[in-house]
Amino acid sequence: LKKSVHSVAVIGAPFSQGQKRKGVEYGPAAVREAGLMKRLSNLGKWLDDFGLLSYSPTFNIFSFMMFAKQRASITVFVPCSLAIGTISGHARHCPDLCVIWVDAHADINTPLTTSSGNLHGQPVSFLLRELQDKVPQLPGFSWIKPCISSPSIVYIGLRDVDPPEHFILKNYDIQYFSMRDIDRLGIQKVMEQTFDLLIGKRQRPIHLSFDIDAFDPTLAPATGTPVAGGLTYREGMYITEEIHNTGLLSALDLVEVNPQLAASEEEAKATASLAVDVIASSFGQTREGGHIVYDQLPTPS
Ligand code: B3U
Ligand code: MN
Repeated sequence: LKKSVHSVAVIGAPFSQGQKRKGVEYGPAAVREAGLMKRLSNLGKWLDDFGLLSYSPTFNIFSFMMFAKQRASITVFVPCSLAIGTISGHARHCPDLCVIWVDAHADINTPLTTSSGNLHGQPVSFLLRELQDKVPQLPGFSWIKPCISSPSIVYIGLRDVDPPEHFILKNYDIQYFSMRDIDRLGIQKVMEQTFDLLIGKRQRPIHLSFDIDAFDPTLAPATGTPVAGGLTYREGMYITEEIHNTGLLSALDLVEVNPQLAASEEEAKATASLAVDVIASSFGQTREGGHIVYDQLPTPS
């Protein structure tokens, strides 16, 4: 039995600010309870478990990422506003990174365009270099340095985009594959074109931000802002398998699992277990079973 030696640092970030609904802070524990660590170690991963972060200054996940990055690829599960921290930290170590953002939402409102006032609808606006003259300086946010340019991000799964967000996507030439595009092209073409856009010319580390609400709410009901008409299980698995196959996945944020919003314990469990499948598939689990390599079959004596 051969196992590939590759380490994964796992960081749980129980944090619920940035949006009004409480309960996402229980997401990391729920995903762990659904068997995350066992699944990753079954894949032969060397695990670096950082447990659950406790924090007072809200965004210190940033420095934590920088520390953890020296060792391994990373799985973080947080509400998506924390992508500001994780992508900033990741970019410090890998300035050349690109971002695949799988989400029902574009999360690209600026503090001046948001109608909800929720930070979880805004993280990408803080990160994009081209948008900085539209983003006001906010107290406590001065550490954020825009670190990605618009050709370095591709969205997959969009289906709830506010009018100002649509304006930004179009006017800053940001590439996306909405659910309509997935209907039109099929998920295989979508992934092919995503990689052409991001890594077609040169290899670069991938930061995958995967919001569980990208899936259809029938599959992932326990989340803050479910939107009908999302990814199927198979489309989700195909996305993550293909990302794994590039060999370039460098960090993964799995966000917005909120067990408290489930109507039943089954719903909470189904959502957490879907999150585990996404993470395991991103780190090499295959549907063909080839992730564990046998040298030979036992021979009868
Ligand atoms: N675009 C809306 C809704 C939203 C964005 N992200 C989530 N919901 N999770 C907003 O609040 O900006
Ligand atoms: Mn979302």
